[in-house]
Amino acid sequence: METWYQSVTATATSLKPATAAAGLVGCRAQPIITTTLEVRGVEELLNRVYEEYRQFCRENGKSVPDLQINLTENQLVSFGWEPVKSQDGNIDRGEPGPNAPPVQEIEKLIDERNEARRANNFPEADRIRQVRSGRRPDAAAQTSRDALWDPSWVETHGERTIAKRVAAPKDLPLKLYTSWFCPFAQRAWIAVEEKQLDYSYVEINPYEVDDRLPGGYTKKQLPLEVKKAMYPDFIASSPRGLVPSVDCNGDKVWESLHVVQYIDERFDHPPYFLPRNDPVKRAHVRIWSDFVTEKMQRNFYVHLMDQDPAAQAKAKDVFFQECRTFARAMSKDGPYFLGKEISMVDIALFPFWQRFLWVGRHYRGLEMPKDKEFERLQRWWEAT
Ligand SMILES: N[C@@H](CCC(=O)N[C@@H](CS)C(=O)NCC(=O)O)C(=O)O
Repeated sequence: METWYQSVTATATSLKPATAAAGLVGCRAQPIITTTLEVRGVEELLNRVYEEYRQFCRENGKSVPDLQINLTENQLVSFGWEPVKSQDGNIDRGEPGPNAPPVQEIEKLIDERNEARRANNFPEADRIRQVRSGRRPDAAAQTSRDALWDPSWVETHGERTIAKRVAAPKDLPLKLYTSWFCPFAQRAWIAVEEKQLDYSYVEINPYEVDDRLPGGYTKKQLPLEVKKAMYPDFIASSPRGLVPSVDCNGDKVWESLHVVQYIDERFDHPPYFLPRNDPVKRAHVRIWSDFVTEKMQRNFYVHLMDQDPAAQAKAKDVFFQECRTFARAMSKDGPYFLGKEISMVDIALFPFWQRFLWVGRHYRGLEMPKDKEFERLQRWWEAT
């Protein structure tokens, strides 16, 4: 059976289908977007690491440090929460998009939005923000209709998928709550697309919005109560307020890998993400999917974040070792983890491997080794 990735490869050979599937930018000739989008995902993960550490300090009576992400190479992404300034010192809001309202109208909408926020009317505030940015109120960020979309960017299969799903009726029995930039959410997204399901795509921004930043993205966590006011249906299906989650006819499931498994079982037709009639294989698929998150992904982010060069180098070695361990567990012939068919392990890794390659190269000059384990991984990447 032709997978989603294969169909993308057939229609757009210059694209990296898994990337497109992940909703990022599949064309390698577009490093700016790639970096911007991926960095947002990285930033998200780092914030979580920081929050875990703060929690650890609080629980162990240590003073809680003021941890800040400090990667500022790319001016499209402002990590210190500072607005991007133009050369004359004014806040640079960027070129308005093709559908954006005139400047006075924008100012008026900002006032209205602030008013709505003061009145705790978050859905209305969000709606005004999207009108202001020239985006259809129900559209996900980062499509070519987005006010912040740069004309040099190339819209890929991922964006087209968003557009198609957003245009679908809102009341389909299956709803996917997702954020286009989130690698965990991309796992769930790949799963529903791979199964070729009809679903409503519900874009959620689980973070505070700062109008001074491109797209308003901050990655500052919103209190659960605020999220509940803004997105009651989403919180009903994801009690911790994290994307992704799904609601299928009232069945609510959250946590990316659990969502993938639920989709696989609930829609019991090929492609199967967990092999049928083989409990050991199924167990192994779960083990190696967890390995991607717990070992490969974690060590990569330590490598990326640690500011001490020695610690950084050590984390890189550990990351490479974990990749090799993973590669040795892959089927010999492949190309996928289990062989000819994709499984949850592949879905777990796609969005993260892309970040390993591109974010790693951009910020750490990371080059993957050329030994036989990495050759196997490269073969897998090319097939996806
Ligand atoms: N373990 C979760 C992680 C999901 C996650 O961290 N999602 C992020 C976006 S990438 C989120 O919703 N963050 C909102 C918040 O932290 O408040 C999963 O696998 O689904």
